[in-house]
Amino acid sequence: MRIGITCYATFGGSGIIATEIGLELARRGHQVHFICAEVPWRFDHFVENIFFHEVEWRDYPLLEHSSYALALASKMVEVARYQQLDLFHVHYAIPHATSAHLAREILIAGNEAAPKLITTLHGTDITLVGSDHSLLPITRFSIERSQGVTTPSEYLRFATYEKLGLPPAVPIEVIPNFVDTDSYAPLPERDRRRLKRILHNSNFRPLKRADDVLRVFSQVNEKIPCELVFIGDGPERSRVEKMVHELGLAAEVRFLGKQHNVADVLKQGDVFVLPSVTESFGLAALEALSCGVPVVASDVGGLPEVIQNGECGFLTPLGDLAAMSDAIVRMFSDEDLHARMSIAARKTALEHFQRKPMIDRYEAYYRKVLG
Ligand code: GMT
Repeated sequence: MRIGITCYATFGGSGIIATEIGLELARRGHQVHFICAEVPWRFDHFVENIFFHEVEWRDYPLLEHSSYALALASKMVEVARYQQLDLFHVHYAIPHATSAHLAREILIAGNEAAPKLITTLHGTDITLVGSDHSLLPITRFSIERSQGVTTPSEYLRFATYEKLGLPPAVPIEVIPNFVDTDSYAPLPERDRRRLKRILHNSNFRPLKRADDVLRVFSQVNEKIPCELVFIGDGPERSRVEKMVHELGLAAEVRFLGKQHNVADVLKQGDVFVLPSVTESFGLAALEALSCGVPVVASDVGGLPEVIQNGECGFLTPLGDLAAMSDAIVRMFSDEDLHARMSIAARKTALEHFQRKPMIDRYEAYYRKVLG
């Protein structure tokens, strides 16, 4: 197959999943054309069958607000035409599904072959931005006009019908996110000399509640001295950094910023904390589980589909910081419980979220959509 993949080529989960799908499909002999604003960050080496087409848009004052979606549609037309694509697989509905639909219409109007369109929804493209009245009609329309639609969780599938008022006649396939369990693997042995370490990895947007991570850490640290490591960067980081200094915790809290090798950091942790307001899936949590690190997270969105409460971590009511810190203190003060949960965490990743079976499912779904 000749596949065009579009994603936000950032450190976010949707970019990671799109890139991993493309890399694996290329290894399987498909021709994969990434059509993105920038090269996805995992392309640090040469791979057969992978092509990259940069979306170029004009920096012109009158076009300030609209040009990416339109330039993307134009680039999609060009790539589909010259590379004879069978399929556009776009990640994140806005504006990627809209641009791809427009590209198809342009090709059809010119009596040219138009690639089929598969849209993978990831989260806030439905739960926050896409369901806002300013974008709802175009989001719903673009999803309805896709020949295939997938979500990484049952939760997001349900939310899409509910929040967008999508008719049940539009089928949505759930294909869970996955992790490379070879790279994201536990260390053979933990260094028992160091302090216990709490981890968090996010883009520091308000919905991640990074400040709550700090508050939870502070409560745990009062009972059991430990460390906190933040991975990632984003709008809330400087506020959280200020709080660290106000709480006098600068010696115990480290900010690593955006990391290319997240797995190496995760392996050195003992608990991963995710107090988000919502998560369609929580890829960051799955990456921690795969490294044998139990997760304490809010009981929201698709997180219960990834974390079995009481087995590979704990799910606590949204905003209940005392419940989160109690869960961590419980694990930190009971070595056997922590060891059991760590084994269960790794098992969850191996049994339910391996990369190969999920990409088999995407490949089969592509073939079904292509008929
Ligand atoms: O939806 C977003 O705001 C960003 C997006 C991303 O690119 O990381 O996150 C969503 O997609 C991830 C990959 O499928 C999921 O693991 C995240 O849970 C999801 N975020 C939210 O639903 C808030």
